[in-house]
Amino acid sequence: MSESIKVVVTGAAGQIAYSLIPRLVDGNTFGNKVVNLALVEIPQVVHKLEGLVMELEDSYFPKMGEVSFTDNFKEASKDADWFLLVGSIPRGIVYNGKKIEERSDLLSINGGIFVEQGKAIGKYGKDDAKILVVGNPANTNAFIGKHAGCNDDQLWMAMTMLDSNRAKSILAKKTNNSISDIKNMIIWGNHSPTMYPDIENALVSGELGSSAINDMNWVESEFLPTVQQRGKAVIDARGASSATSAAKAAIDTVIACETPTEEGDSFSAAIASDGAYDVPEGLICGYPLICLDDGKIEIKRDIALSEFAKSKFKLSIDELVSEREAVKHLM
Ligand code: NAX
Repeated sequence: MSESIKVVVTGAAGQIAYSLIPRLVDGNTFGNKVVNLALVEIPQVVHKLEGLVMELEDSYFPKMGEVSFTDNFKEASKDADWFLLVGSIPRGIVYNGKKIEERSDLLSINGGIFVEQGKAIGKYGKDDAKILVVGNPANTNAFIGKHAGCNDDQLWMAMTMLDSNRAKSILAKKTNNSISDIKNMIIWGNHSPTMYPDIENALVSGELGSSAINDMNWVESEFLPTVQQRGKAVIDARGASSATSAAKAAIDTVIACETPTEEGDSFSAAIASDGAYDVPEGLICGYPLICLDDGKIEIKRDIALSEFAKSKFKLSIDELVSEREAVKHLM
């Protein structure tokens, strides 16, 4: 019998999940493993998942195992290997009679959700579980969840892969390369408009981005704002936030965590700082990561940051510190 893996997905009736879930069971993401899915939604919409399960059954996925759906996160968490935490309350909706517009309200409401989810993951998830937070504010949600989980063997991450993929795409177009020729595209800091996509340390067909581009004016006036504001540009054009690209980025993160990283490359996700690159310990910060041959995920520590990069990175660290302040009542 093939090995199996259990994956929990929250926000399972949302638009990202609709692109994400089929890819989890299509036989590419987890190779030969049978994938058992536990899909989680809030009570008001959990019934919609019945339709999604019908579609999954109708899709002929030989690697799909058991599929369950629930509004009980604790129940879903039992013995799970992976948690893809996509669900969160978006800005602009009315929640408990109040329109959620301020980032501080958003942090507080979602923070409360992540306290509960973190506790359940720490207690019921596998000790070597990996958790990828997609729902915004992703870094601080992960910070809260990890703290509540109290299980240091589990790996909490916030997704910055979409930002990295966006940066690769722009750099590939600018240099007339294929996107697969762009490596080591690091996103430092927060998944927010303060993130710092590091073109200087990216590799363009093996050449450092700093020499392949050699135009800091373009970097500062075009590249950085385009990557940082890409989410908003998609919303303006599509009338809805990025979904299929976000789902692909979540899959890319899972695969990057399951496959040893090639020499010279790294992948992007935010994980808890241990003080690396002078980031205050504990903050969930975007770093260059590598997956070792034994499956361990580590921060790549030999990246040289220019003064320009350090000044940009600091803005994002400062923002993470202020978000931590805004949720300290949940700690
Ligand atoms: P949708 O509004 O389509 O779906 C979200 C789903 O989450 C809803 O069905 C909702 O009922 C559910 N949900 C809310 N609270 C929940 C809870 N406590 N437990 C389980 N389910 C819950 O949003 P979608 O477009 O799918 O986006 C999901 C999240 O991803 C948003 O927070 C969005 O901001 C964030 N994004 C993060 C990105 C990243 O790179 N980290 C990029 C894309 C996206 O903007």
